[in-house]
Amino acid sequence: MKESTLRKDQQELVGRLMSTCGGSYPPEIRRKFFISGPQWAAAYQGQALFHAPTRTPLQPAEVIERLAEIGIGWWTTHDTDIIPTDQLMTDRQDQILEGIRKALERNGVACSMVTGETFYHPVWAASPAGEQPEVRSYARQRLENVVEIGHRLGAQFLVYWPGTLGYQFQGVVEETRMLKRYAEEINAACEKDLAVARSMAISPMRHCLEAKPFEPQAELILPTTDAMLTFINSGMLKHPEMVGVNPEYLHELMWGSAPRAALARALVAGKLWHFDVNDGYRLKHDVDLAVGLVNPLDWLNVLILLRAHGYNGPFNLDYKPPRTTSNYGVFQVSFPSAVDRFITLWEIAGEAISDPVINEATKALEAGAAPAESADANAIFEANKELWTLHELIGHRLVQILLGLNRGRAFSV
Ligand code: GLT
Ligand code: MN
Ligand code: MN
Repeated sequence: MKESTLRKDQQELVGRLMSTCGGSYPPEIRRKFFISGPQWAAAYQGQALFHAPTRTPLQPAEVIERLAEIGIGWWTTHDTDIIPTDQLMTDRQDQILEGIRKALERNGVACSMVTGETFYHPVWAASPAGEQPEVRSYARQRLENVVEIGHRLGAQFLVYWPGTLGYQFQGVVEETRMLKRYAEEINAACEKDLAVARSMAISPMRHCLEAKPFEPQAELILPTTDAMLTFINSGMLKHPEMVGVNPEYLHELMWGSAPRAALARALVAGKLWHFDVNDGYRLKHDVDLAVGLVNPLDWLNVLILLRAHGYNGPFNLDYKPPRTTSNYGVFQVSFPSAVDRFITLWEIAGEAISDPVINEATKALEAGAAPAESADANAIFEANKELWTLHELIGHRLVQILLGLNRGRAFSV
């Protein structure tokens, strides 16, 4: 069989099995959610340290068109995903941005977030907040330029992932100085944003810090969302009110934490502005699998928390379609299945929030059984002993709701 016929047959097989899976939502429903598709996720070719690429490159206009067809209404990008490094801050940048603006408009897609690449190019080998003033002044120009790109494309959010803010060798970097230098760069971006916003008579953007516990450096200076929150309140930022966080689900899981608890800490600080959604494993690498493929129960609980608190920021599909998925598969299987799993989990979260069993159990737990002012530990314990069984019952109920078992099940025996 000719290679092209074989490929066509295989694509038909994938397409047929995908529609047999069912459970997909029409593009109009998908568009109701603030779900964004990153340029870098769609265009990721499957390369890594030990891995050659398995997919061919994709241009931004094509990604935007495919996302629009699926019903993903927002698009996010790094500066260098769309503009080669040596064309940044030149006239060519303006032409490229104009082309992208038109592609977005043509497809009814909006750019929600722009982020700066301050980790890939060799100039960042010793970090964008390293010792050399010329590296830092270049980093500042790059961040200021990201602000310009963001306004130009109508984005409301900027993200900074300082992945090279750390070290391989302890003692080489003086951490407090590096933190100050990093703060100066964020300050420059905020000031630039204020100036541009003033001149255009529009609102400034939301600047969101994203943490990752390791990779590519052995040790990171700001490894967690908690560290970012501390940094925001360190007194080194001139405009802390403009700066929030962009937690990534897997990055919190990677260091062994409970992502939902990390999100709760950002929520109570009023700083949960943007959220990278994906999945993976504890204490391993940043595998960036698609949302809900590994930890659906944990994801259900994350979405219960966010729904209950009225989180209305973006859900950014920051994942990497696996190397085994083809260019065809990226838009036939990878993106639509990620979006649909997310929406289903969101719906199930709504079901859990209004579940009568969970609500009655929670109410009973919160009411307690002992007199409120009692100072008798034994009496309090005895009065609540039977009530606490509800913890396990609620856990059981959540799994039932996740698996649809609350609606009954046919038995095979
Ligand atoms: C990099 C990182 C992601 C960040 C991107 C934003 S870059 O891929 O691992 O989690 O969100 O810069
Ligand atoms: Mn991310
Ligand atoms: Mn990641």
